[in-house]
Amino acid sequence: MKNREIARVLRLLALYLRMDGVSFKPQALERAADGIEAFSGDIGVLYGKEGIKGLEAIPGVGRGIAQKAEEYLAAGRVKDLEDYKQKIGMDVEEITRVEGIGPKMAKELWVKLKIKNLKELEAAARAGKVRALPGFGEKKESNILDGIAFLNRSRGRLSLGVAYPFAKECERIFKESGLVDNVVAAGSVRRMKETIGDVDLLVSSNNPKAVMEFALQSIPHEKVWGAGETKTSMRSAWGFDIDIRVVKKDAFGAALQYFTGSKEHNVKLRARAMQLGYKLSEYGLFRGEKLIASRTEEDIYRALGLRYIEPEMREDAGEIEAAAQGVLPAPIGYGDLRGDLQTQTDWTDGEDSIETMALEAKKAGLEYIAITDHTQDLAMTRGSDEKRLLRQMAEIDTLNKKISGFRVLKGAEVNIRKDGSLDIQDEVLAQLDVVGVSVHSLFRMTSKDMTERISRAMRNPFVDILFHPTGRLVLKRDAYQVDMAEIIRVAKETGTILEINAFPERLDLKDTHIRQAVDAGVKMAIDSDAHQKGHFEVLRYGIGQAKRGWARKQDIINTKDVAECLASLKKSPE
Ligand code: DGT
Ligand code: CA
Ligand code: CA
Ligand code: ZN
Repeated sequence: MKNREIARVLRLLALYLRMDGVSFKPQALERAADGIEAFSGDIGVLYGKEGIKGLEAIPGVGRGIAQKAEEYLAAGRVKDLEDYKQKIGMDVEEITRVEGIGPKMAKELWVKLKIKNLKELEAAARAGKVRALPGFGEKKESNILDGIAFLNRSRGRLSLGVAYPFAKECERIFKESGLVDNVVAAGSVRRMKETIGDVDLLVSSNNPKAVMEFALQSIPHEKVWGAGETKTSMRSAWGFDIDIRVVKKDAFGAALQYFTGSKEHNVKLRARAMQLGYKLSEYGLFRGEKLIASRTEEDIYRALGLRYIEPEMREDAGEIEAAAQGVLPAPIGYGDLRGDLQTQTDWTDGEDSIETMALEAKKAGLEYIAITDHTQDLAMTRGSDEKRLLRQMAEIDTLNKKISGFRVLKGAEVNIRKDGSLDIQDEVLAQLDVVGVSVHSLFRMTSKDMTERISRAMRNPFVDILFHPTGRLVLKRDAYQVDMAEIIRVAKETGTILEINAFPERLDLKDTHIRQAVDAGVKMAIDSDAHQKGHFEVLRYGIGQAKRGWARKQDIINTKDVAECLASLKKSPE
């Protein structure tokens, strides 16, 4: 599939155009890239069947961009992009990955300092050369160094939101081959870890040779690291490594248990097996030579005297001990959510109307959503002031009369100012069903100041939920300095709900914080933070993190029906 490659080419071209100060075109290219990435079919196949007209039917793709895609499909390159690469010798994709460096700054760095890559940028910043550029300064320079350090720490890993759809795509390709009994993406993908090193595909088949040949033909790849009879490793064309292993049907459970990991969980499980007089390996659980269990994971855990431990909980975080004592909680399930308490619409920086979002949520099986557009301090998103919020509430009332079997809740994502006050008056907050608050600016405060700032907002009796509580961006930006133990304590004291933001670039709260909140008896909500109708799918990543944090169904308020969910919010004063 060339979808992802083409989307990447279009985004890169947009980046160069932005460096060049071209307006409108970059947005169009990015919108088209989104459309192509969201497109479920194979763009090459589509083009083969329907030509350029077919490409134009993809949302966001007009004639001009369709021609670029056509050019790439035919020649493997796009001339405009190659021209830019000739002209600007900087790896702009890499440089703009540094948090806070956009195309304009990248251009300055290229023109004035001839910086070509991350290494040179780091050297220049360390030498104090970056601060002298117009619009940079000493603070920016030190932020750039932080950003580079962060990238270096996470090098080579990709976000779950990127890896997961491709892992599922691989599963589909194998399933449809007719060659395999079973196929599962194991490893960190199955554990729903927030970042993924590589994708581990486990296949069961009695014809490993045919499976391996099929893999080399059908999974688009750039390089083969090694191809054996039962194991193949490759660098996929999607930009990450895939390990494929074939095992016998009867040993699938044991192999799945082994290759799901985590390594630490496996080490502890093997130790337990040994204590009980067994030996556990990727081939099965044995007593001496005798096979005790290997067909399913359940068989293995059962034989070891443990209830089944879900993959998301296999991190050696006390799960084996808890299972042995019979106190391992049953985590929330992927079908348990009934509502979504954070969505944005075209009133601010979302793409779709309130009605479109509602209808799509309903189609996705939800019973209610809260519309939580940004508020006025976020001018760049056209955030609402009080008057506009009231108008939106009236529109929601009208819409609720029109749609049956679904409820749209009135909400807002209200901005927490530097001193912990909010950018919307209490009188208006009082009229909303759901008030979310969050920090969107001034991240660099001391932990003490940030903790006080957020606590003050949580103490507002109209505030229901703290959205993306730590502000971290996966693979991009660390959380701001904040005392999470204190935030969790204040949440408990004030009855404020903490959000598990499911958007894969946020996943905030993260797993360890979720576990702390559960232990403290603090309730949470899993929200999509959808900015378009296709985004309800991301809820699964939030549920995955909730499982990793041992959250049960009853810990998450939007597993309840709309009336009960609203009843679990703070009681506002009359
Ligand atoms: P990743 O790829 O870095 O996101 O993390 P994983 O967990 O997918 O790790 P990976 O791909 O190196 O290996 C997949 C699984 O295979 C891992 O979770 C457990 C198992 N495994 C790999 N190497 C070892 C090992 O040396 N000992 C044990 N017990 N298990 C291993
Ligand atoms: Ca892996
Ligand atoms: Ca691997
Ligand atoms: Zn936000």
